[in-house]
Amino acid sequence: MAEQQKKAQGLITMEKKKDQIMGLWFQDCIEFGHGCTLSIRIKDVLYHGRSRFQEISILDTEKMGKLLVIDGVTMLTEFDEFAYHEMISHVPLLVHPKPSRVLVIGGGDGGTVREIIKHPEVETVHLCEIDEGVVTACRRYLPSLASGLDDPRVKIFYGDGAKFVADRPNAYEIIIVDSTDPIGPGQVLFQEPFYADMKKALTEQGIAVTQCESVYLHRPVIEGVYAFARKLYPKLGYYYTLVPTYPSGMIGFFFCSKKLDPLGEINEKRAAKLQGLKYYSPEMHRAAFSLPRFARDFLPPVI
Ligand code: SPD
Repeated sequence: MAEQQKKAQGLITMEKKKDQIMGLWFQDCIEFGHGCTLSIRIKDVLYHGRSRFQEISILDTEKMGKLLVIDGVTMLTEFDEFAYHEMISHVPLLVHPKPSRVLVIGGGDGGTVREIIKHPEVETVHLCEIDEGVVTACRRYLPSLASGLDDPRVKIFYGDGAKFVADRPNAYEIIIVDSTDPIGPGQVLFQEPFYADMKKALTEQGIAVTQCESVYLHRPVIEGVYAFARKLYPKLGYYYTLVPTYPSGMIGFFFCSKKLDPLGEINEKRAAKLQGLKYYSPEMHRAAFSLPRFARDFLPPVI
């Protein structure tokens, strides 16, 4: 622990009470000018390394299982990752009538792929992750997520997701963007050229779902994406899921569709056959698109 902890200096802080060290805390480094952030008590640093692209850490927490951190930002905990990965995957996959080719951009931890391969209709999954270091660390320390990457339908590409998408016209029924935040290598995935290239990479009834932050904390980011995505995609919606270990306890996604309505036909028969779900249900799918009034001010209902 001591050696790894030294390397992770700055990522974790100590809580002191009456001059005694009471514990170690990881604090999500992003507070977005809101004057609040989230801390998670940890008991060990399992891995800490710097790849060509970013700083990757895997921490063991007191109560939330293992925690994956990239560049000081919480990516997932074992405690609630299911809420994120089930909703980013099953919502588009159960709207599309035949999702056979799926592309995941980012998602090197494997959680999204683990959910996608639950669908027998899926024939191939391409995962384009910029950083091999994330996959290697997660294979070793987060096998409950990464083991799906070994499924024979999955092929991993290491490279820039934006370039990858631009080179593959008409190739996928579903694209899922399981990205970091719009800082560092993830920035390009929140910009108009990338959304336009995704549209070209999708088949006629294709759907792209993109990680797009929290309505409480990131209104400017969400408004920015909405402004161009609404011009590109005939059906555009925004939905969210509840993830207590993310700042503000929630995170949302854009549903960018060339034809299919996110609340139109949800295939309930296929949904009932999915194994091991803890969050997704057709009821949660429908509810997730109902936004609070303050968010409706900048995100009108599905167009
Ligand atoms: N603010 C953090 C957003 C992280 C979203 N991506 C998480 C990756 C999990 N597969």
